[in-house]
Amino acid sequence: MKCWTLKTPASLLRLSAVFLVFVLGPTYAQADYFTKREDVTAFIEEIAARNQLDTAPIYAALSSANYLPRVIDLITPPPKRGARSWHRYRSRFLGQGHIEGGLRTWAQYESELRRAEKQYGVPPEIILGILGVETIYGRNMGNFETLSTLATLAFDYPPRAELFRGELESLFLLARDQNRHPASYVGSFAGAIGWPQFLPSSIRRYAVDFNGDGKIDFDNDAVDAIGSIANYLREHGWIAGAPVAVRVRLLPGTNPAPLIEAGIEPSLSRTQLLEAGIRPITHSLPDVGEATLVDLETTGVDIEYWLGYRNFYVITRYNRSSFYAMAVFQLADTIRVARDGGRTVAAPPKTKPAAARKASSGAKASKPTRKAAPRKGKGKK
Ligand SMILES: [Ca+2]
Repeated sequence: MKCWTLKTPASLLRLSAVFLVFVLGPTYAQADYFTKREDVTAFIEEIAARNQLDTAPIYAALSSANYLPRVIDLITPPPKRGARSWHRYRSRFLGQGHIEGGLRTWAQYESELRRAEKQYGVPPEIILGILGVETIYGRNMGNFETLSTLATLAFDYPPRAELFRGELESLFLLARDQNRHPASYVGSFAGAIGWPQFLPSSIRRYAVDFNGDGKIDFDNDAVDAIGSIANYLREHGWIAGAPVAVRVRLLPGTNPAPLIEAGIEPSLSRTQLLEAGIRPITHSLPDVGEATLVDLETTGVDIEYWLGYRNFYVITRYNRSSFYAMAVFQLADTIRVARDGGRTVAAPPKTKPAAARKASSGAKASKPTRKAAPRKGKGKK
């Protein structure tokens, strides 16, 4: 494997370390916390053999990685799961900041969004919906050093060890591919990186260099994120021009349980749904293929029911949660309606967006994201 070259001056690295400790709180900054362990050395030998890598740089990188207790705190589900609340979840992503940020990002990257739509069939508002929910358009990409985060999750979080060992392996391969040091990545507490919050395996598999500068840069480049999100959705089966979801109601006496138990993957025909008592809120049920019945619960109010079509399911491949997919869809729709209605928000001047990172990424409350994480309750997200 290539040597990782640190291009950052030493003083800056020291500053970064101070910054990380300041932001993340105390870590177990114990040299060789990981590499003195037999399970870790076995992992290193295994991934080196599988990928024809030298073990020495992997040992070196992991020997300076830190155990991050905060990562374990954040990823661990609360002992008693609170009641699910669609209204509370929705309110986190459908406020004015998300909507105006979407309009502004649309104005700033209009030609790139249109190019992505032409190439991949995914409309601008859906790409913006994902960018908005994931990172508020690059404002909130997370401050967790990804190597230490993934090592902590891979070796000290047994419930998801297999998933995160795979992502840690992918991080080493990504660093090799990009000629970056594996400790140079920063992102969410679940290991997701950059504007679109891809896990390392998803970057390797689905990321595209959409601005054609010869590299994939999710830290600074919204354009690479735009193309990569569109490519990710297309690769997972996005159908251009097809609907995502429609709201429905239940005739009195309808039992939705068997329909919901049919699962998140669309399998219910229009005839089946009509016979079971599902009715559109307005007009007629679209005849556009199979659907899934989505129930959005909020304590104290009536359950909201929607039909999710194939494209709704595709959004759940980004994060396996019906709440997530519905928030993306509704944010997208709200942005599109605002734009169609003539609301505009001026694009900022055409400068490279600064990677202003604030607290940890907001979209993933307790689940690792995309792309790989099984439904904890959700599927990726
Ligand atoms: Ca690029």
